[in-house]
Amino acid sequence: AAKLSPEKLLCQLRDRVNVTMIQGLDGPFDTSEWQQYLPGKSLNETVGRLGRCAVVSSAGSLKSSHLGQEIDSHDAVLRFNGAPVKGFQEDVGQKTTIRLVNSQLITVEEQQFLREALYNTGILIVWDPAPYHAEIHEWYRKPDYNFFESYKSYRSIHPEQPFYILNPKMQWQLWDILQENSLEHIQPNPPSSGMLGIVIMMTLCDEVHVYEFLPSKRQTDICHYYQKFHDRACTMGAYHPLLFEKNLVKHINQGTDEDIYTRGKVTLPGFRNVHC
Ligand code: NCC
Repeated sequence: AAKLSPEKLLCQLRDRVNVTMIQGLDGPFDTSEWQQYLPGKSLNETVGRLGRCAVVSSAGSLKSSHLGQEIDSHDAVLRFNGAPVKGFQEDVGQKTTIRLVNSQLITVEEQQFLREALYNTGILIVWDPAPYHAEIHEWYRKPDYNFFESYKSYRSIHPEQPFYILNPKMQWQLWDILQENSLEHIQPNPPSSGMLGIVIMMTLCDEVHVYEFLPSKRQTDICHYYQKFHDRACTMGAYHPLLFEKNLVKHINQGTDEDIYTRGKVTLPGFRNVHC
């Protein structure tokens, strides 16, 4: 597998990764019951056209970064799972425009998910690891975590908050590109929430700044900026092909190495600014 140039790689991502949310027309969601739960507006209509966007990883290296102001200066900010802002504004900012959560979180920790105020800000998107290139019907019958009831409960409690289900096709379209551009064989597990979030923002924004996905000089074995838990696998990957994701993002970075080293910052173009 020969590595593509950064330009060609961006074109592959733009043209082959189809970022869509489940809509009421998609079988098996085309029932009257699901129409009550799925948002009426598309994600594009809900967010509008975004200029500068920030993606904030949950890495421990955000600690003492003082990046909060810089992150909040963006038009939109994407965060992951249970990553808090309260008490961490100085390092991670306080704006949350989109929160991408995995299906495990909203299923296994359903009670917290339904109760905690952290989730009530911004737009929610949930994703679930689907079988490799499975049709939506097949995935619906055997999701990795059966999060559908939790999704419905949340929608009933917060009907005004936009909450989308990521179309699972995207994760394997992205995985194929990761595999094609790696010399090693990658375990067939879907990309991390971080990598999915980066590509979601590239479809919505003119420019995307990603913070501490590629670790800065503050790199640490502390998994999250909001917990004391140590595990090197958080940064390097165990289940998710994190190392390959990070190599790919490094390859298409349009910012400087200095930005990575001091701020853990990567600059990527939005797909509407990628010309193939
Ligand atoms: O840890 P997690 O990820 O929520 O982190 C979000 C994204 O930030 C990037 N990251 C995180 C830590 C770190 N040291 N370096 C990083 O680069 C990654 O891109 C990561 O995706 C997930 O991807 O959804 C994940 O979720 C957690 C966990 O399910 C949630 O936090 C909810 O509690 C997973 N951990 C476990 O299952 C124990 C993690 O493997 C992946």
